Amino acid sequence: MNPHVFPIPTDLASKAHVDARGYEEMYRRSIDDPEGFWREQAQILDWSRPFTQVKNTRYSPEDVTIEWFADGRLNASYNCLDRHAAQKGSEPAILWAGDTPGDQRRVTWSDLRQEVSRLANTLTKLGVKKGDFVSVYLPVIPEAIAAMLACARIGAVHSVVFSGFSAEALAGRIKDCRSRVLITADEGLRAGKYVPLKKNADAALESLPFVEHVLVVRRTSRDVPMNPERDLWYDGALAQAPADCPPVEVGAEDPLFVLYTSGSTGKPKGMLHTTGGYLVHAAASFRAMFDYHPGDIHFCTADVGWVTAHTYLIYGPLANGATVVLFEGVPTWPDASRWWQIIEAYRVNIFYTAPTAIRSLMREGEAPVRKHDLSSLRVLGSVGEPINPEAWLWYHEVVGGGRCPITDTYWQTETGAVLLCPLPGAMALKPGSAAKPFFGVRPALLNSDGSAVEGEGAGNLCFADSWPGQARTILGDRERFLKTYFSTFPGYYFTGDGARRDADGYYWITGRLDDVINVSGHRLGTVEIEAALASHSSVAEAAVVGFPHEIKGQGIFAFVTLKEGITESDELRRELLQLVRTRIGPIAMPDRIEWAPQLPKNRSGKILRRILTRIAAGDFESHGDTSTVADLSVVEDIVRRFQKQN
Ligand code: 6R9
Repeated sequence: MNPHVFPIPTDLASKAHVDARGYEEMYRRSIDDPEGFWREQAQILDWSRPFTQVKNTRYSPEDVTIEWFADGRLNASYNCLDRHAAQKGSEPAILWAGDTPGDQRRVTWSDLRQEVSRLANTLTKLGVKKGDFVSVYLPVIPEAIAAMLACARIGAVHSVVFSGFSAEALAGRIKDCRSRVLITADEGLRAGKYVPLKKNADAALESLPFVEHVLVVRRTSRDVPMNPERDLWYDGALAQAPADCPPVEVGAEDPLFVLYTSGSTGKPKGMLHTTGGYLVHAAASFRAMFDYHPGDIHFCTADVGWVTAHTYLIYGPLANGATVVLFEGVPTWPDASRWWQIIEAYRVNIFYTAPTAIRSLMREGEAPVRKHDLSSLRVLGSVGEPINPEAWLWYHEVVGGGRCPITDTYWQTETGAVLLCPLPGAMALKPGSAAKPFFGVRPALLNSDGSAVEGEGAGNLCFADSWPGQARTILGDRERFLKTYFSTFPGYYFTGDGARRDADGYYWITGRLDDVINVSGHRLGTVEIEAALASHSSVAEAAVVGFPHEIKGQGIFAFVTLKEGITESDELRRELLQLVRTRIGPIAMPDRIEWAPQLPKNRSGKILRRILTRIAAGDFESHGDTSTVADLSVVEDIVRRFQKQN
């Protein structure tokens, strides 16, 4: 037996929704008869008006059309709440663990239904109507879930902005979708530190007079300024709102949410997701990829500001009636056993996290894990970036006790839900591989000339047909949507990632091929960071690249050219870091800033990031193909400066 392949656990397989034969059969059927397959899968939801059409999708260069279940009607909050509240109202929907150990809340299905209804009524009273956008800037607290479901209840479209983003980043995202209502909190609390959310929101709104109302959740209850004309306390408003709010029926192709993600050029892209297809894909894939069974407790560590939380902490699990653990804090505070303590306390069965966190916890050794009884765990998951085999093996052995399969799930904000992953009862595992396509998903590896790689080999990871959870457009910019995803390889959706397929048909993601870097599982556009650096009055220009980082996967390396007469200094370095922090947020702060008298460019003046990428990785010898470099001495100069320091 190949020591690098982990066989399917037989006891798990015997009870699993999908076993090995089942996968082969279902996958084939999903490709041969996608209409029939997805019609069946869609029964996981309650439709207020059943659909007659399943799929209307085309990726042809003249016509990109993505529609699923188009004439069906439903309500997402009904599917995630009412139908479960009716059956098990007093059981928990959310088990919340606060930043401070011991600070916890148990929210039942009935509680959540009531809170969502009151909030939905409050939003309606504030003038929010079907199709309106509502921005949400909240920490990881039950109110964040309530806010999303309350929007869905009245057909409004939520735009959750990660609470670690700065005022400026928040402002850009509110401006783009023009929401007139913002839901935020007085402050957040992370690792014992206060995060000034209301203060950031106030700063963001200075330039956005069209925002009429701000609902403020009391999280820390410390003093924050309130603007009586605009701001309302969330608790006060909800107390006055009726506890019943009938869900508004919407069309399957009506929008459910927008979520911003960094692209390879400037401005973040607002990926627009619709209701029916997204919820079918989220619910069906959640059930299959974690082999969810009723009664399972599911813990996804993602922040509500990312797509992972939208799909596999909120919509997918709640549509299945799963109880979710919601954790506000960080895994290493007050100590490195925080997650393991939560898993033990709540008897968590399914645990879903990112490789970067595993790597940082690995550093703390096995003791914090071994202190806790993790025998309730049955399935583990990984998401956000390729997981290195060392981290995989540690996760499998130390956290999963060698018995829990790890599902390495490959997908994107744009894809809405999973595209590649092993199903725990159906596939042997190879550490670092996202295994095989999910049902209905048709991966293709393409050479740069557009020809397909057959069998074993590597190429640009593309998909030949649509899947229900796919984003329908970039809000307000269909041209950019078509250009980014459908123009590089006509007839295909292009992910921006590279991948390899092995002899067993397993896929291995090799990383981004564009100017996007993946830092701790968060996507950041290098161009955005460069723009922030270049906005400093002393900076002539800047180039940002990723470099291998032990914990974060990729770190951020900035090469900065100063204006004539400006002296290099540590003080200036600090100013630049601060600038990135205020323009984007702490996650975008470079790990290293180095001064470069000039940046290597091609003859048309485009910065050659691939050369800088090699230098940043400590490779001073091979610069790759340098035939396009306008002035090679620029490269030699940077290398000389580096060798002196390193
Ligand atoms: C869900 C999410 C998407 C990008 C994607 C790829 C990387 C995600 C991965 C993975 C290797 C996995 N990525 N999952 N790479 N293995 N299992 O992370 O969405 O934030 O939009 O990032 O993340 O590069 O293109 P998002």
